[in-house]
Parts: sequence; C-alpha cells; structure tokens
Amino acid sequence: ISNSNNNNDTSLETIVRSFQDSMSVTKQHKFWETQPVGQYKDVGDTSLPEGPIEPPTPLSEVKQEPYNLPAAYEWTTCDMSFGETCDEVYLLLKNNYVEDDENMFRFNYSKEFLTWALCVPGYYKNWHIGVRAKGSKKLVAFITGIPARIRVNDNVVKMAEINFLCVHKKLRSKRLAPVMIKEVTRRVHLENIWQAAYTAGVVIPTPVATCQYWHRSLNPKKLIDVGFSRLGARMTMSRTIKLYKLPDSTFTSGFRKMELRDVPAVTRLLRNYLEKFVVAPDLDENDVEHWLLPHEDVVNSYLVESPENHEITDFCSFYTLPSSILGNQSYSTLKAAYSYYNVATKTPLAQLMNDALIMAKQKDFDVFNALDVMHNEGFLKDLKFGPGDGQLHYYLYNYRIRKALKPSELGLVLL
Ligand code: MYA
Repeated sequence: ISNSNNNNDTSLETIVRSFQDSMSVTKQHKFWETQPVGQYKDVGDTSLPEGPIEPPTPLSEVKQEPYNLPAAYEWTTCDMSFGETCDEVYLLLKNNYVEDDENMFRFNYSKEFLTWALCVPGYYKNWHIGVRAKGSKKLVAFITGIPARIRVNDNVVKMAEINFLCVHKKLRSKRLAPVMIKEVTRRVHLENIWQAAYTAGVVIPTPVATCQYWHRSLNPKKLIDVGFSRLGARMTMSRTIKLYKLPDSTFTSGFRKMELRDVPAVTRLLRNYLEKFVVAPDLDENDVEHWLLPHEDVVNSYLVESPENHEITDFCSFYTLPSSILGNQSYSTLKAAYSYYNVATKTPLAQLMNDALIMAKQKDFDVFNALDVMHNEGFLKDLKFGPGDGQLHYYLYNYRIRKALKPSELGLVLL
C-alpha cells in the first residue's frame, strides 16, 4: 500500500528506507535462503541459465501430509463460496492485512472481490489455505494460490499466483509464514506445478522487478483531510481542487463499457499487446471473461468501438480496492481504483486513461492508482499522477531470469 506523501527523497524517513533497501542484500533470510529463488550471491552472474532453478520431482516424492503447525493450530481449507467462511477471511484481512509504512491505511478487500480473485477458471479449492486456533476455531492466518499461465520471454509456464498471505497481528514473528509458504508450495506441487509469481512490499531474495505506485487525486480535499496526500507548496485547497477537476463526461467517441459479446475482440487486443512484455499472463477468452468483464464494485472495463467500422481498438480497466482509514474522525474508507490492463492502438493512451479517470470520478472513487508497469509511464505525469511512497517488488519462485527487469518490461498486474 502506498500513499501520496512522497517527500522527493529528502525526508529522513525516505533516506533511512533507501538505506535499508540497499542494505537488505546483506540481511539474513533464514527461510528464503533455503528456497529455489534467485539468491543475492548470484545477482549479476549471467552464466546461470534462464528458466527453472530446480527440476520437478516425481509426484510420488512430493510430501503427502501437510506440514506441522504449532500444536495449538490446525489447517483448514477456506471454501470461499461458503458465506460464513468468506466472512471470516474478509474480517481476518480487514483487520490484519497490508498497511502503508505509516500505518494510516489498511487494505479492505470486499467479499465480492475476494471471491472473484480466488474462484478463478480452473482454481483448486485446497489452495485457499487457512489456519485456525484448535480451541476457538478462530481463523488466524491465510494464504492463497490460483493457477495461471505466465509467459516469461518465449516460454509459457504454468504457475501459481500467490496472494493474501496474512498472519493475525497477535501471532507475528513466530515463523508461521514460512510454514504457510511451504504448505501452499506442497499443494501446488501436488498439481504438478513448479513455479509461482507473487508481489510484496518487502524486499526478499530476489525481486525480478521493483515498481512504484503513482496516485491521481480524484477527491483531493478528502485525500488531504485523511493524510493520504498533502497540500503542495504554494497551493491552496481551492487551487488544488481546480487542478484535479475532470470533465463530467468522457471525450473519446465510441468509448463504452465492455460487454460479454466483446470478449473475443478484447482477448485478441490484449493478447497482441501483452506480447510486447518480458513477463505477462497468457490469457484466453475464459480468462478475459473472468478477469475483465465488468463486475459491480470489483472490476470496471471500457473499450473504444470505432463508430465507422465497429472495430474494437482500445481498452482500459481498473479494479476496486478500498482501504480502511485508521483512526480518522470524519472518514472510515478510502475508495481507490487500481489501473489494471490497458491497451491503446488508435486512441492516444493518455486520452484513453483520462476517460478512465473520468469514469472513476463518476463512480465516486477518491484516488486512481497505477504502477509504472507496461506503458503506464507514458501517461502518468501528463495526467497529474504523483509518485507514491510505496514500492512493489515482483518475484518468481523457481524460475531464474538473467537480469532484473525494468517496470516497463512487466505486463503483469497482480491484485
Ligand atoms: S504479499 C502480502 C503480505 N502480507 C502482509 O504484508 C500482511 C501483513 N503482514 C503479515 O500478515 C505478516 O507480517 C506476514 C509475515 C504473514 C507477511 N512474502 O512468520 P514470520 C518472510 C514472502 O516470523 P510474520 C503476499 O501476500 C520473512 O522474510 N515472505 O513473519 C505475497 C521471513 O523469512 P526470512 C515474507 O511477520 C506472498 C519470514 O517470512 C513476507 O509473522 C508471497 C518471517 O516469518 C512476504 N510478504 O509474517 C509468499 N513477509 O527469514 C511467497 C515476510 O527468510 C510465495 N516474509 O527473511 C512463494 C511461492 C510459493 C508457491 C510455490 C509453488 C511452486
């Protein structure tokens, strides 16, 4: 999670953090040093081959029983289609999941969103893993995997996307996370899948890319009131409101909401676009229907249909991820839109994304966030996005790439 209080690299905090990040390669990683991931000692060694770090083992050699948890805890499979379980997962994450560096905001994924993010085409229910206290049956930890085909350079690799790793605040620093990671790994291996992709705000061995969040204010007064952003130098509130004002309606003719009948054309557009990146998902029509068809309060998608020949030439999308505002008298929720997949072949990308901003404003979002992945750098500054203070590191498990990627070489957005 990131906020707009980017201090242009002068604050003590920023200096300390960049120092810590540069020192993180000297930190010990008792767990990660044992895993088939890029190790710091190998950074810069271009003689190592690209691809799997270790070969698959025969399925009969994969451990058949779950890893041991501390005696007071037990594994549980979280059936997200079961209302009560979905409620428990929702509450665990609402109260214990990712916060910004200053602990002002915490992600508040909705139940609808969690079900969408987890019950994907071909999902495995037993990759939605919980830990309960044996006595009270209270859910205290969670980790998930979903299946995906990810292309790295010329190879399409079956992978798990790992997300929603969460340990209750009262159980932190007890080495529960490594057990959970090993257990999800075991269950992924049982499906004969040997690679994974994941993102995290922390630096561990070894990022394949480090991206930055950018933020575009839609409701600057609220963002300033809750401490998400600050009034710029020589700026008044009314000048700031004027600066971020957007038109009431979109600009591009033929711009409309995506519909079910558009799935084949959007799939073609997206597949063709994602070819340009080193790491990107390999999406078929089923995936596009699941991930990109508009879904109220979860994902919004728009496209440009040429008024002349009805060709679909451009596409943009964003997902809904509110954050709880911790300890503010007047506001409890920050409504944030996150840029997802965007493709411009005819409309200028900045114009397309300005229309996305207008739609987000119409839908009452407070802020529009985007990573500097894909071609996003081409519109961020023009559309008045500012750099955030949060970084997001991308990782691959059991897959080496020769050198770190630039954010613009990534064609993958994880939720
Ligand atoms: S990223 C979101 C992570 N969640 C949060 O930030 C929510 C708030 N925080 C927490 O709930 C806890 O602090 C967590 C750690 C659960 C994060 N990714 O149990 P510990 C390592 C990977 O004592 P705790 C997301 O969901 C840490 O470096 N490793 O620590 C993607 C140390 O290892 P080492 C992490 O604070 C997750 C060890 O854990 C992360 O109580 C991808 C300490 O364990 C992290 N975000 O709990 C997971 N944070 O000593 C990897 C800490 O070696 C998937 N650690 O440094 C790998 C692929 C698996 C599938 C493979 C299939 C083939």
